[in-house]
Amino acid sequence: MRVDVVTIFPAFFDVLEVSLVGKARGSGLLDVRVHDLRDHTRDRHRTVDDTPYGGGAGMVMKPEPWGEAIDAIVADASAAPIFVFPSPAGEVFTQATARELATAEHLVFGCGRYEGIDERVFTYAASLGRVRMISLGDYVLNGGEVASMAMIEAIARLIPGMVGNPASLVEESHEDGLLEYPSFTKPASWRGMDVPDVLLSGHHGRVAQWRHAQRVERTRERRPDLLPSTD
Ligand code: 6GU
Repeated sequence: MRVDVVTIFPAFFDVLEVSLVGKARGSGLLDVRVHDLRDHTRDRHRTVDDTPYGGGAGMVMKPEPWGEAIDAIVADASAAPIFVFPSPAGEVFTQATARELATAEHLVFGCGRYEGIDERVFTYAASLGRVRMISLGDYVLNGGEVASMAMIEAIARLIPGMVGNPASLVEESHEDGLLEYPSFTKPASWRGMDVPDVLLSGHHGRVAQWRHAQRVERTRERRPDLLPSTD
C-alpha cells in the first residue's frame, strides 16, 4: 500500500518510524511519503492560508498549494487514489472504515489546519479519485495530523502480513461488535488481587464461556450503544 500525507507539519509524522507502521515500511508492505504543503507555495512567505470570503473567524487554507501538492502526488501514482481529509465534520471513523481503507492501493491524507481547506480542493480531488471526509469522533483537534496518524496506524495493522498472529486481530474490541475480555498474566496473586479461578482451571470450554460473558457484561456497562437494541 502507498500512503501520501500532505501537511504543514511534516515532523509530526516522524513518530511513524517507531511504530508498527515503521515495521511495515521496513518490510516493504507500506510506502509512506510525507509532503510539506509549503513546498507547493510560490510566494516568499510560503503562505498557505487567507481570510474567509463572507467573513468570520479564523483563516482558510488556500486552494493553490493543495492543487499543486495533489497534482504532484497523482502524477507519480499508478492508480486513482482515495483521498482522506480528516475533519470533525466528516463521517465517523470505525474499525469498518479501517478495514475498507486497508484494501486500497493508494491513500492520500490531506491534513487541514486553521478553520479548514477551501471547499474547491475537495471538488478537485474528487475529479482525480474518491474523497472521504473522516472524523475520529465528536471532539475537536487543532488539525488533521493526529487524526491521520491514528487512521494510518489502524489501517496499516490490517494489511495482510502486518500483525504477527492474525488470530490476535479477530479477538479484539470492535472486530465483532463486543469489547475485549479482561486479560491476566503471572503472578496468580498480586497485591491481594487474585486471577479468576476459571482461568487457572485448564478447562478451555469454561474459559471461553467466561470470556464471552465478560465481553457482553463490559460492553453493556461501557458501550451499550454497541449492543442490539432491546425495544
Ligand atoms: Cl479528523 N480533525 C480535527 N481537526 N478534529 C477532529 C477530528 C479530525 N476528529 C475528531 N476531531
